Amino acid sequence: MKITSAKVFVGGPAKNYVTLKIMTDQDIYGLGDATLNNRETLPAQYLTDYLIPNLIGMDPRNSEDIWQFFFKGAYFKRGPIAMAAFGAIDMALWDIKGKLANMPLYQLFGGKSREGAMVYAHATGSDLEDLLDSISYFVEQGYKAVRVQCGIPGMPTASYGVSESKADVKNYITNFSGVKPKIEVWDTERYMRYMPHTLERIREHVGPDIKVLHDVHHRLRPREAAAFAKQVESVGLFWLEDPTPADDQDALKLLRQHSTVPVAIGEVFNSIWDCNKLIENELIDFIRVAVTYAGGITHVKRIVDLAGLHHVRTGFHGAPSHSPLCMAAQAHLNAWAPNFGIQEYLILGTPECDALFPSEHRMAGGLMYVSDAPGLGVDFNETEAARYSYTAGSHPVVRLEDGTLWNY
Ligand code: CS2
Ligand code: MG
Repeated sequence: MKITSAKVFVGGPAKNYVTLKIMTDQDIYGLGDATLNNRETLPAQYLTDYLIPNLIGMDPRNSEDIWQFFFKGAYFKRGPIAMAAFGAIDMALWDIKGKLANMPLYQLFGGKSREGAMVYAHATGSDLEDLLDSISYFVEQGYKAVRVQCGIPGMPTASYGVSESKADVKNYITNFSGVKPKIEVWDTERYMRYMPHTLERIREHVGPDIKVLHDVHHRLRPREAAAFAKQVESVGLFWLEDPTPADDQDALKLLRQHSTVPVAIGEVFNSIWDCNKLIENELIDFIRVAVTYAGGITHVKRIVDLAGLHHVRTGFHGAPSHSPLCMAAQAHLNAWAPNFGIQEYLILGTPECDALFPSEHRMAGGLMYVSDAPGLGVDFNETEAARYSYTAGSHPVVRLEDGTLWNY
């Protein structure tokens, strides 16, 4: 069996999805997601200029060797652009494998460990009142877990994950259009004063059974993160996400000495080498990698297995920046993984998105049910794709009030 051609599409409804389609000599094709949020043209270019010309003529069934060929063969290993491009190839090759076997991917991993996989919604409000409305909305929809992000009184601008208008509280989708980023201003002291007792109020509002998560989005210094984690201990958070910038992995030691709050990290990691020490030293409780950013199913499965040895559960990134192909790859891993924890799920299911990526993966009662179709179980409608083109975007840049640059 041989790969005969491959093409890359960039565009989509509200997001620039980067979609790879690999064709073979056997009337079977595979699909993969290479969307690197706000830098989408870069993995697309890497695929087109270097990787696809090498793929032609390869046997798509040898997905392991093809992964190693690109990873080791590049010499300059890792990095988000390369790993997103490899991720798309790897997803597409697993899609082909599943179609050849006539099995959904989770069967090739070892079958199902659960029927529905728990997801969390993103509740948001510019103030606590709006946030409580947003939480109630998702709980009424049947979600068992919500991540809560609240505007901070006196904070000069809204910060990560906080809606700017009431209209966003039911469907928060960030729009970072333009090459020039918008500037956000951050104030750690205000956040540290307001957020802990706000989390207490949220726990009182939802009761003991709803799982509550919170994303600090890399904003705190190690000592501040330790103090914050200690203060919110009684809230019983399901997880505290990215309390510190993930580059300094030792930072979490201090937090661990002062708090037992579960820590989730990894949405910016792109390889096992970014998280093996965090996992082996048991400094985290949830690993947040995404199948797209971390080199595809082959590589992420290795991370999941390593995590399992150290009681670390999965909590794959699922921001709307990933296409339904990445979410499908994660749905198959979630169905299988013995150490599954939770899946982030920020509403993707617009009619336009469903028309571009038809599938039978479905959500009900706060759980995600994986499709039984062979392979990834997602198709790609090229006629729909022709409607969209690329629009440049950038993540916000964060400064402190005196102008010092901070972490988004
Ligand atoms: C976030 C992301 O979903 C999350 O947990 O931290 O929304 C993140 O800000 C974006 O995906 C950045 O591309
Ligand atoms: Mg996050």
